[in-house]
Amino acid sequence: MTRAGHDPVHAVVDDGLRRLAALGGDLADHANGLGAILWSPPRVVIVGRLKAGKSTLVNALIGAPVAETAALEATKVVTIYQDGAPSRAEVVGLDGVRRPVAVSPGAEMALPIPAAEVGHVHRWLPSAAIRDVTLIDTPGLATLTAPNEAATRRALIDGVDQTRTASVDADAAVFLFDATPRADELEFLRTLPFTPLNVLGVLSRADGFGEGALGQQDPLVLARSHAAELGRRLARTATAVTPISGLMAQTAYTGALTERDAQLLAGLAPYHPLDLVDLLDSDDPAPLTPADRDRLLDLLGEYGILHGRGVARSGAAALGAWLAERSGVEDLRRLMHASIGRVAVWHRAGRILDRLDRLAYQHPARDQIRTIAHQMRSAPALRQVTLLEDLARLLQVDPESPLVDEVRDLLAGDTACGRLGLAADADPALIRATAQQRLADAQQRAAFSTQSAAEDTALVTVIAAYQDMLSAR
Ligand SMILES: Nc1nc2c(ncn2[C@@H]2O[C@H](COP(=O)(O)OP(=O)(O)O)[C@@H](O)[C@H]2O)c(=O)[nH]1
Ligand SMILES: [Mg+2]
Repeated sequence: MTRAGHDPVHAVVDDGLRRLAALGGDLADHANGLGAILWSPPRVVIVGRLKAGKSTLVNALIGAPVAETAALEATKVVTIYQDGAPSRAEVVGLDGVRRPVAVSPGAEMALPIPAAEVGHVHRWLPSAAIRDVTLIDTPGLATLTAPNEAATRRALIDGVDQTRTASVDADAAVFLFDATPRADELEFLRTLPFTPLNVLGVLSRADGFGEGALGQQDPLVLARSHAAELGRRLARTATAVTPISGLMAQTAYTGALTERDAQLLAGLAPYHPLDLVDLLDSDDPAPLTPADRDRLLDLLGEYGILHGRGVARSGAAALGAWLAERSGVEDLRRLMHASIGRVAVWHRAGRILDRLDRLAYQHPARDQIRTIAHQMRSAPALRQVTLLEDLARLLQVDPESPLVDEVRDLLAGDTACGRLGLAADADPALIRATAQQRLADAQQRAAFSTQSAAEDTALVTVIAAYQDMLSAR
């Protein structure tokens, strides 16, 4: 994810906000507020059922054990993790009031108000891993825990007036599930203001997939092929599905492993797998003490113990590197930055334009504000931003429209070839002819067909997108 000033989307929005500020009065403050959104990293929210492994994954991505996986109160609230110093936290109430709370390493954070009255917790900590993307942990979705679900919904769905203070303004989502997502989870995702392009699916707890550590097939290998299959099946929900063992990643990246752990594990190398599993289950797990056994299970899980014994002979660093490599977290990081990351930047720009529209609605300088917003939207650099808004609207009201695929293709490609669905080395004449043909089709549909309002709006942007291509060459 880039925060670079040279990014054309940022440049256009920044320029518009400068013109807004130049109108003077309270508009300078509004411009500053919107500029703060523009220049802060995109926000990626982690959603999924209770116990899906969300907080474990957040710890792994941050590289520090900050997200609670055990303390009950803290697992009930939405928490924003943002790079910043000093390390601190504020509890933001549903009433919008921010209350600083003490954070100390290892200690459970005490909430100053009941969890049900918390909008979210905002946690800053210095971490390069979250410099370019802010992570949001959620309590999860589960019919068993209605208050958790309510908290998650409240924070993610930018409602009106009173509930807006509770919104965390997410730009993309990582959706965690094990095995297969359930209908209610997919339904929830559809209520978020996202498109499949800003949702990444994660098959979690991959180390226990299928028959688990002792199964005939390696669960991580099985999980990889299952994730690929799910990626195809969930194409209308997520941009891709990638498998991960959050537990292995957390242990690898939070510096939890000691040389002693590696030695204890290496000592288990001679055991037959079945005997080893019996030993892990037993009241007297000699040569391990019960406490050491519990520690190894907490750090590594059954899979890590069974398959990490050999590499543990080379020490804790080697074991950590093996865990990191097997966990799948690097693939996830890559997808988060490259794939949903670029869409998150567009989503963020769209949110700023949306706020500008709302501001124009209430402000005496409405005409000038509208002009600025219109000029921003018309800039070719912001075409993807408008296309993304069009796609979101189509998916909400008209998901079967043929424009869904067309808009999605236009968003997916980085070049004209990609956007037109042509091979990367397509002949320039073919590119031009294809763009011309699509433009003519779109113009004809706009002029003659009867269609929904969402389609009408999308067609205007689609036509402009083809015109951009034709005038760029
Ligand atoms: N074996 C295994 N256990 C995991 C994995 N991820 C999380 N867990 C365990 O599952 C439990 C719930 O994890 P947590 O991250 O708190 O889930 P959340 O409710 O979605 O935040 C914890 O005991 C974790 O140690 C994983 O990848 N593999
Ligand atoms: Mg959690």
